[in-house]
Parts: sequence; C-alpha cells; structure tokens
Amino acid sequence: MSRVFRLEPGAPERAPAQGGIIAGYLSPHPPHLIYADNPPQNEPRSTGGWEVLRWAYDEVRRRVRAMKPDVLVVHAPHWITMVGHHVNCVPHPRGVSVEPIFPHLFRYHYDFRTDVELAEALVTSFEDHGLVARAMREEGVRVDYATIGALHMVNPKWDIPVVSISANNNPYFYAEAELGQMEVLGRATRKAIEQTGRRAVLLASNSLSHLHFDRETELPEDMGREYPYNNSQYRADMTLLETVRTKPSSALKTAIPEHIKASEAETKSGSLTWLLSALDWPATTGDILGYGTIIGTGNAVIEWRGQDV
Ligand code: 2X7
Ligand code: FE2
Repeated sequence: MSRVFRLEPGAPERAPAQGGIIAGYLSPHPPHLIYADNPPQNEPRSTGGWEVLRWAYDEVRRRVRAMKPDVLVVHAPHWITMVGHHVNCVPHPRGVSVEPIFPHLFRYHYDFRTDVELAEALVTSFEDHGLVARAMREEGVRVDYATIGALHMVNPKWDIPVVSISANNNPYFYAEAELGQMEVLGRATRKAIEQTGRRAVLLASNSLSHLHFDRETELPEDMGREYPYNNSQYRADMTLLETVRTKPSSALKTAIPEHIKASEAETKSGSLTWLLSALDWPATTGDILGYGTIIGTGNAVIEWRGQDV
C-alpha cells in the first residue's frame, strides 16, 4: 500500500498547529511619521523630521522581520464604529487613505492582503466572549490612517498578511471605566490566534498624551518648533513610561487610566489595553525603543515580548 494512505507503524502523530502572540508593539500612527519617511506610496514629499521615532521603528522593522510572523493584527482608534467591534474581512483592501486634518501630509496608496480566516475567527471569538462584533465585508471602504500608519511603519513592504480591528466608540466616550471591555477583547483575540495556529504580532496604534498645537509651521517638519504641548503632558507621559520600563505590565492596569486622566491620552480608545490583555499581561517590563513629540503630542514605540512560538 502506498505510504500516502497508510501511516508507518510508530510514526509520530502530527501535533496540532501551535500558534500564539510572539510580540506586541505600541505603534503610534501620526501621519507626520509616514510623511517624513517619504515612501513611494505616500503622495506628499518631505525633507525628513521626527528621526528619533523613525529610528525606533527601524528597529521594530528589523525585529519583526526576524520573527517571521504569519500575521500582523492591528487595533486602531480612527476606524471608529459606533456599535461593536468590527473586523476587516475584505480579502484584498486597496485604495487611498487620507488623513482628514492633514491631507497635505498623508495621501497613502495601500494594497494589502487580509488573513480572512483569522479575521473571521476573531469575530466568532469576540461574540463567544459576549462582545458585540461584526465582520466588515464591504469592498472599497477606505482604510483609516491609524491602521495604515502603524502597519506602514512596522512593515513598509506589506508582505505579511494583516487583520485590522475597529475602535468601538462607546468606550472612547464613556471614559476609562470601559477599558474592562478592551481586556475582554484582548483575551478573545488571543484565543482566536491560538485556535487558528497563527504566529502573530500585535500592534496598538496609539499616541500617548494627546493635546496638540492648532497651528502648523510653514515647513511641517520644522523640528525647531517641535516640543511637548506643555510640561504637565510631558510629565504624565514620563510617569507612564517609568512604569513601563521598571514594572511588570500588570502595573499598567492602573497606570493607563491614571495617565488618560492626566493627559487626554489616545490610549483611551483602548488599543494598548487590548494589546497587553492579549499578551496576558506579561510579567516583564516593556522595551521602550523611542519617544518623541509630534505637533506636541507624546508618542512612544514600545515592545513587549509574548510567547516563544
Ligand atoms: O492621529 C493623530 C495623532 N494621534 C497625533 C498627532 C497628530 C495627528 O494625528
Ligand atoms: Fe491618532
């Protein structure tokens, strides 16, 4: 009998697919970073700027390529859904993403692949965890700049499949108390990734302190005019980052809501809480790869390592 139809006696049984979350990154998305990076996909051209943050992303790019993940899963605050958590299930999103306040900085031509099997598994897992969830299947819906921004900065080659999750606006309006729901979303995300056997890297597309200047300089990348919005915003970011770099991530369960109160932080949309919960609140400290301001807002690029899969 052919070996195709018969297992050799004593042949080991195939282990079930082993998946998990290899790492998670706080991956801020301000359009200025992409503008400064001058990729061919973005229409506007710059003379550079915000180098320290972009060098931090260079290191993320190196690390993520070395990990060879199956998929990048991103949660972003500017894909806003009023009812529930939506997952982009369009197999091949293509279009132009435009930043509504800074269209002169960000008009990005995107063309990428969705891991549809994982995207659908996430919707099911969210529902199984008691959350309102929906598969977004409308071809041609414009992908928001926070999703594109984080994904471009981490993988400008776009050669790793993607799953993108919306920000349910209810937690955003009803304050940090609703971060509890993002913890559930994180647990449900982990479950779906393990069940589908994917080796995933997660991206939380959030800035930190979020007050920004209401006037732009003539040259947007004039770094002589880039500084924190004010000292109290800066101090709030440093307090949070001190916790990140010295304490196990579970300390952030209280530090994140305190930071939101102190600084109007964009983490109010829940991306960072989702990320850490999906990683099961690593006992390690976060690796801060860079911090910088962008029109006064605070932005940090941080890695937390996950499972060794
Ligand atoms: O979305 C953003 C942001 N989070 C911070 C700064 C500037 C623009 O857009
Ligand atoms: Fe933002």
